Amino acid sequence: AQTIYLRDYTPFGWTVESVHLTFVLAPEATRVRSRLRFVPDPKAPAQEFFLQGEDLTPISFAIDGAPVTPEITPEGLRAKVPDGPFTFEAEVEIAPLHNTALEGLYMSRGMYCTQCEAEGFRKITFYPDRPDVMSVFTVRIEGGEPVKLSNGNPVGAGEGWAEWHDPWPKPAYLFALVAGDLVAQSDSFTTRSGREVALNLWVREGDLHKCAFGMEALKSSMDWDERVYGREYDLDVFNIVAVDDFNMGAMENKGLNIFNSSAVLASPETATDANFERIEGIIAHEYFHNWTGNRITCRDWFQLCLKEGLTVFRDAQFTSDMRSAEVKRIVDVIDLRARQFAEDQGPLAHPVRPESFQEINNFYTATVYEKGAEVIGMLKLLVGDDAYSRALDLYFARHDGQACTIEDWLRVFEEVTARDLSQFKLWYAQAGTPRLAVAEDWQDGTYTLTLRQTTPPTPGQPDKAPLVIPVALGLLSPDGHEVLPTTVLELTEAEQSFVFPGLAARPVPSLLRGFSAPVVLERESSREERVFLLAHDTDTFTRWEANRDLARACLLAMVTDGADPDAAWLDGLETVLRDASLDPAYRALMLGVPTQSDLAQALHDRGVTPDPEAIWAATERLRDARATRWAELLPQLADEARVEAPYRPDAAQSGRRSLGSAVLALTTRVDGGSAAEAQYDRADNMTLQLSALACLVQAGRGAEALARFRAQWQDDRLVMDKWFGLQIAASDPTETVAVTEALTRDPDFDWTNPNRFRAVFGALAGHHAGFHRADGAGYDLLADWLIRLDDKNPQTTARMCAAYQSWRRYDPDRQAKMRAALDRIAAKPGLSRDVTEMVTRLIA
Ligand code: HT7
Ligand code: ZN
Repeated sequence: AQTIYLRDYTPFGWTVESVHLTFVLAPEATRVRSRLRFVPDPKAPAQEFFLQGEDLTPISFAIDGAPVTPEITPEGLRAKVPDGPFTFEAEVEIAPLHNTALEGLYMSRGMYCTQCEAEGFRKITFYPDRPDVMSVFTVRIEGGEPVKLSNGNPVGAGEGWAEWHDPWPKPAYLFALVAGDLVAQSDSFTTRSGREVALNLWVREGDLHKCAFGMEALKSSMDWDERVYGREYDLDVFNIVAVDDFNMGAMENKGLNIFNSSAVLASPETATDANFERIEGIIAHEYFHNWTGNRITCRDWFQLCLKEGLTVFRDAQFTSDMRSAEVKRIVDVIDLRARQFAEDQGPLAHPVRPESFQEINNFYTATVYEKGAEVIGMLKLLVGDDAYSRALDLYFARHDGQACTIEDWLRVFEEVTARDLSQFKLWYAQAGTPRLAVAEDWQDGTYTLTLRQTTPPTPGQPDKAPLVIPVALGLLSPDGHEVLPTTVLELTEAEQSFVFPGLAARPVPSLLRGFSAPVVLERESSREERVFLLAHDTDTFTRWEANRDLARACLLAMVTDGADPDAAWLDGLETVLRDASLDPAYRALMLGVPTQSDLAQALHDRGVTPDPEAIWAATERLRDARATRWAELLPQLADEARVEAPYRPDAAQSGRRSLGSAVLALTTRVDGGSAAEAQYDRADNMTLQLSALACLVQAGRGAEALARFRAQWQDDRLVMDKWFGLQIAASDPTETVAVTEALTRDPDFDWTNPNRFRAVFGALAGHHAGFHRADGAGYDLLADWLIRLDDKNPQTTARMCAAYQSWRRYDPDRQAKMRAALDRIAAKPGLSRDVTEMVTRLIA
């Protein structure tokens, strides 16, 4: 397969003045006619005329009305074209019914839909399928489906046809078409300049009762983007469509967002609090792309973080404003460490702006998205809120309608602040998670903090330069008062000291407040100091972090030395849990323990080979100990967590329920499941029903409840995904593989549906001890199914290969078994480009 390099970027050679498309829909033989007006680009060097096109049956071609016969290759077409402007026409045939890759135009349960990012448009017609070619699209759809949608505004409709015009130039990856038997939940939004926008959420008839929350989230997002970023919506209509078969969460097509049904449909009975929060965040994310991605897009796919990092950053700001900023930050850091740090520490590590790829779909990663957002957070911290907002205003004003680069992005900050950001730019180029070692000195009232940064080697990058790292610091006096409020230190050297004179007593540092940079802090602080911070830190993040460090240290000692749970830590934690002035959601987070995968990495970092069974056993032992120790506290917390009011998925209620779920999980360890059974029986919402079911399954009392659950939800695909996933996630590690295998034989295991496949195999891969069973059965089962799925859906298969990314941290036996599974995948005849690239990187 061909490797594409950032350094090889060249412009296309023509601009596309207009695009006219006509679709005559038929499941096995859709005709696509295109009329494209090309004008030579005076700024670009002369090029051979090449349009991408894949899996298209050519029917006819013409240039300026005269039939032509271009050279057709598996990648596209080559033609001799006039020197000046010309009109290129093509007619091709495609078969959406047989498109199981879910890229291009495909069918999902009888409904036509598209997914064009990143390079799916070339599966619809011949086109310069690259983000820097932006054009104005007019689309005519013909067919028997009652609802026919495309981008932009509707400009005409009649019996069996509809026409759409999108006045905003856009790259082909933002093209969308939907046709089907759909109904809409409709509403409207008036923008601050008075434009009335019709809002529609299109779904199958039976899903109409699951639309209200999504619609409210959309209106909140539109309002927030006006208030906070001054960004207004720019079309007469905004359509969202829910689709059952979808490779990712959602897609920001201009004026026609397409959503995985799991990312938009929710009712209290069928969706959990976590589902509601995710939906709110994804709706906001896709909506915010209208400015950060659509109006200003990427020059090439190497710049993906330009739109994704910024839009994740914006959606996190939105969620922080809508809910609790403190809780959102902690949840995001947990997620960053679980997914992005893991990526950075393994063979798939790559920079936020990668320099090469074979298949761009493999780079929609936690690094590009989440680390990309962290980089923006650091930039904002360094320049300040006011400069950030002025830089953003300049970015929108200067680059509206353009396809941009990270250089364009950084330049607006440089101009607004007169700051040289060349060192900061390394965050985009250098892969790996920096490590910060901390040394302290205390003499004559002066406290000196010395920070030393190193970034470990990553594939293709053996040596790293020092980065600009904003380190937010607070200092506490020994009696628990803050003697230095949060101050941002700028670490720019490999090693640098910061001096704080005039202190009455040696202070306790509260370091990396708010997780001010995506780094690993290496500081061997004492247990006493951590317990002190758990009790006194004024920063909610570092207070939570002290607890997490204590939990990790305790679990590591339990794994390696068979130690007992740390009583001093548990006493400190108990005080926090009893503090009713603290948000229940925050206390629920305090009850969390590091994941078993986290512990495996921590052991590996300390030169100890992780043993998944021992990690599992220690975690269980700690949970049992906490349950017994807090037997009298748990009912009190359960009372505090109870919600008497009618269900609302807001921060206040869902925070209480998350505390309630954590408490129920512990209670089940002492009451054998009685409280869970009672909760299951009276649950009137999915959050309570599902958390009770998980406890019952874990307690070995799940059979009856699982059968009742299935009977109740048999016809709801999204709820049945939960039924599949939960049984695996809550299984004993000795049974995980057998449970998974049995579920793959279930008549409802529709493995071609990405949500169902992920529900099952995502749960297997996420069950640390179950997946890493010593005999390798977990690795083999996943490999069998990845090999099978690759023929149908390479994109989802490739993403799930990441389950093996940490294979080198285990013992030689497990390594050999994972390597064998990867080799078996690699040897599959006709393996897709997507999976070939992933497996090659994994075993390199
Ligand atoms: N920009 C989108 C990324 C995307 C995608 C979405 C659905 C299916 C396939 C996809 N490939 C790339 C989603 C987003 O980040 O908003
Ligand atoms: Zn996005």
